[in-house]
Amino acid sequence: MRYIFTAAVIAASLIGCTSNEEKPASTTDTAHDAHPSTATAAVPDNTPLPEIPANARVFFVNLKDGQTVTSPLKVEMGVEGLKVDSATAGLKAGSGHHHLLIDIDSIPTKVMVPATDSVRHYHFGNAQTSAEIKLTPGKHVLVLQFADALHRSFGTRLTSRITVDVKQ
Ligand SMILES: [Cu+2]
Repeated sequence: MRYIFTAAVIAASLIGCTSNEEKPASTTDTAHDAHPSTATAAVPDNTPLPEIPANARVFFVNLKDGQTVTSPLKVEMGVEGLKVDSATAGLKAGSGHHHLLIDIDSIPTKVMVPATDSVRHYHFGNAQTSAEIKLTPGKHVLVLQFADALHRSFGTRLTSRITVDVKQ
């Protein structure tokens, strides 16, 4: 259980994007675009995902599929055609933040990346582009998942998936 506790502590320090208790959005606001409010919790669920350029992608900068690594592992997260913003920056076209999923599948489009399971879901809501994670020895699947300011996944379109082999 020590591993889980450690991972939870690390993840908690990385989250910084669960600030759903900020001031509510103005009720007189009728425009869904151009609304960089930090009050993301008040945006209706049917708000469309921000537009993403056709050539946009996310990728692991320093890791290749099948690579043998050691733990703790430094993970550098790259984007092309996207802007990495903090979650508090609000919904903007071509913008969002990274998530790292450990040994699970990518998150379906528009579904929120869970914030409760910090062992397998890392949020980088402060616009981080690198992280150090601890992994147990053996093979692990790492999924880079881009999501909007509301932590809603862009789906497999903005995903990169690799397997790493963590040696003892
Ligand atoms: Cu997030």
